[in-house]
Amino acid sequence: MKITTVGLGYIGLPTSIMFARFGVDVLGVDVNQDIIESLENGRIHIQEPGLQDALEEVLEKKTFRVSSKPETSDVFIIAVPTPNQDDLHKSCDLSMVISAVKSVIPYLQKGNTVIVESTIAPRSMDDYVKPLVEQAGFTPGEDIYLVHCPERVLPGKIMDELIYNNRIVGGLTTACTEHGAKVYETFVKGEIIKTDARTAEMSKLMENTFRDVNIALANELAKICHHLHINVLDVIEMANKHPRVNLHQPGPGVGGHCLAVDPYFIIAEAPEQARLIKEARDINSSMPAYVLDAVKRMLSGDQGQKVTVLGLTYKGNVDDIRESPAMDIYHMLLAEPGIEVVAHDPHVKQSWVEKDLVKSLTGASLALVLTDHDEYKNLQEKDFTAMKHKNVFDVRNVVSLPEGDVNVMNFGNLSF
Ligand code: SAJ
Repeated sequence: MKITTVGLGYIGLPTSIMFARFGVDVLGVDVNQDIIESLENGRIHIQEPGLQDALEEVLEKKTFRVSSKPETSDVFIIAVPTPNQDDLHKSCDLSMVISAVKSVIPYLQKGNTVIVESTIAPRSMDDYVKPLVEQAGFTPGEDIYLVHCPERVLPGKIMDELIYNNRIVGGLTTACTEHGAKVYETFVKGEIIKTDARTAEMSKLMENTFRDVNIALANELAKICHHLHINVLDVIEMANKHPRVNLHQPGPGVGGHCLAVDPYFIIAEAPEQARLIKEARDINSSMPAYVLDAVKRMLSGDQGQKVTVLGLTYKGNVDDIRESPAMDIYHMLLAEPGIEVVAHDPHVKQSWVEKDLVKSLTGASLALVLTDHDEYKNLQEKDFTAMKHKNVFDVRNVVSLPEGDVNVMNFGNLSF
């Protein structure tokens, strides 16, 4: 089997490499020449545990090549971004999926399977992808097999989850579904669940929406408890001892290219119906301003104070700052007059980010922990020695220090 993957980002690259590892002949295609060059030189351009070694393995085995143009293949996998459009409801911008499908059409042959892994709005396969293939003279379900197989892997655990997660395969017809399922049987050890394209589209969106709504509930609970002087973290721990309760963790907001994006695809298609989903998005989006307000109270209006932001990525142990609430808070702090801001993050490559923890904390009045990197879970009292005032606002509830000089505040013990 030969597969061409269009899009070599957080999903397309690990997926391509995984197929290549299992002996499939894979061509990875991307429009970004820097990515092509980096991969040709044997270097991955993203941070993901196990991926660099896997790339080296498949380059050595010669089962993985990269190019800026597709080639004839048995299977085409589309894994390009689907951001929000700049419209009223932030609907799904399908333009990259459409141009990726158009880019493979000249190479399509009867019997080929075209799989869209990108997260897409409900009905996109029926209303947008199918017509493109029909216009090229094919009949989906008869001579071309069209499938939506949403990616569901967790950044940081992609190489494991690709193999062991269940996989939803939604074809435009039953024949499409069967052809799609065969492709993933190559390496998937989880269940391969066969359905239609619309169900697959909506299921994927609801998985991320479920998590977003649950996080909003935790964030709302944090605000309620603060108002009523109750420790929210104790409440969550207590309530979660019930066998059917699983409250999530409050934090600086929801980031990444999935949870902060995908729920809008549902809202945009059914704005009258999707009211809870919209409210949850608004609650999560309100969290950076809520954190900023708390920081300003902690600094109690004193001018010239230094705040050290610990962690900029959207969650722990990844290098991704897309849609990161920590970045929003960092920029809000920069815009505040009279506050000096320094950012520390061991995972972010940009030169303006301090890599030396002690240097970043020197002279600071407040350390603001915004990301749950393992490095911050292991902070010691001595790391804070050079601070002017040893105050920590641990928005992620990860810092664990013995009682002592360092004053650690979190959503559970805010004293104002
Ligand atoms: N977060 C909280 N509180 C929590 C849990 C998470 O504030 O209790 C925040 C995180 O810090 C982060 C955001 O939510 O900012 C999202 O992180 P995440 O770990 O929940 O999810 P992602 O965006 O990294 O990956 C999600 C996953 N979806 C689900 O768990 C339902 C993953 O399986 C999907 O493949 C991925 O989206 C995707 O690509 O759609």
